[in-house]
Amino acid sequence: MKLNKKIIFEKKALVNQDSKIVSQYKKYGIVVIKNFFEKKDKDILWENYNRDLKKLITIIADKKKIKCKNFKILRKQNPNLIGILAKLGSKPNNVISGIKLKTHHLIIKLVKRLLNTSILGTMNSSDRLFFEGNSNYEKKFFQNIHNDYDYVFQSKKALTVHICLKGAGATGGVNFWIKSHKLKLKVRKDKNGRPQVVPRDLRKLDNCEKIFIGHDPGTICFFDTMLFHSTVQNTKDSLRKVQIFRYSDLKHLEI
Ligand SMILES: O=C(O)CCC(=O)C(=O)O
Ligand SMILES: [Fe+2]
Repeated sequence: MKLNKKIIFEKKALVNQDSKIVSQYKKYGIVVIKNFFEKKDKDILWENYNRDLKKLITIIADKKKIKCKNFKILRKQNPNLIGILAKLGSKPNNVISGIKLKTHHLIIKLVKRLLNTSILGTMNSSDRLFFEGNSNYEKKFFQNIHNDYDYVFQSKKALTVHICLKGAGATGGVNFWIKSHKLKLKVRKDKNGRPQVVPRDLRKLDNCEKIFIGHDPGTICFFDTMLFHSTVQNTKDSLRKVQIFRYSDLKHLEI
């Protein structure tokens, strides 16, 4: 069976294939649920957060006396305005509707099962909101091959929830090295202070199948905090909007 058939599920699988989702996650280190948020569901937490992000860009543009309120033009002409917005949704999320989305009952229910924990936690500096365009300027915000544990710490029994937010037309996404959460690779900080696998250890990933998960609004990836992955940059003018939340099993705190 092809790899994407094994790790990519439709939303209905949450009901009728939940044990399969858990076993595939344990084996491969990642599961992807397509259309986790669908238009027809009109999910209130999903709608509210996407709406607030739109509102916020208007507020920020007004405060800075900039007429344009379009995400992609703002990114080109005034990248730090998008940065202000991204900061609001990161480390930790400061928007109430974002915090609510983080505790969405379907996300929490699945995360608890994937981590097999009775006491679920999160990391203080773990949320990340970004709006990725196609400029060179943005490369510094994204890492090459890394796992998230090496910069969010707290517990190796943890996972990342990667949510593609609303907005059409963006490309890019993430390459994942399947089963690489079981490898031990040496990591060093790059010139932007981000942990990256050292070149000599990269070949150890050759034994892992690589899968590209492209940007697709409403889709969520759940992946092991030890799983190696890297950003594939968006090539289009429309911004790739992503919210990342991380969760941990507090039974395994590193203290
Ligand atoms: O580019 C992405 O979607 C993933 C970013 C990422 O890996 C991270 O923030 O740790
Ligand atoms: Fe990451």
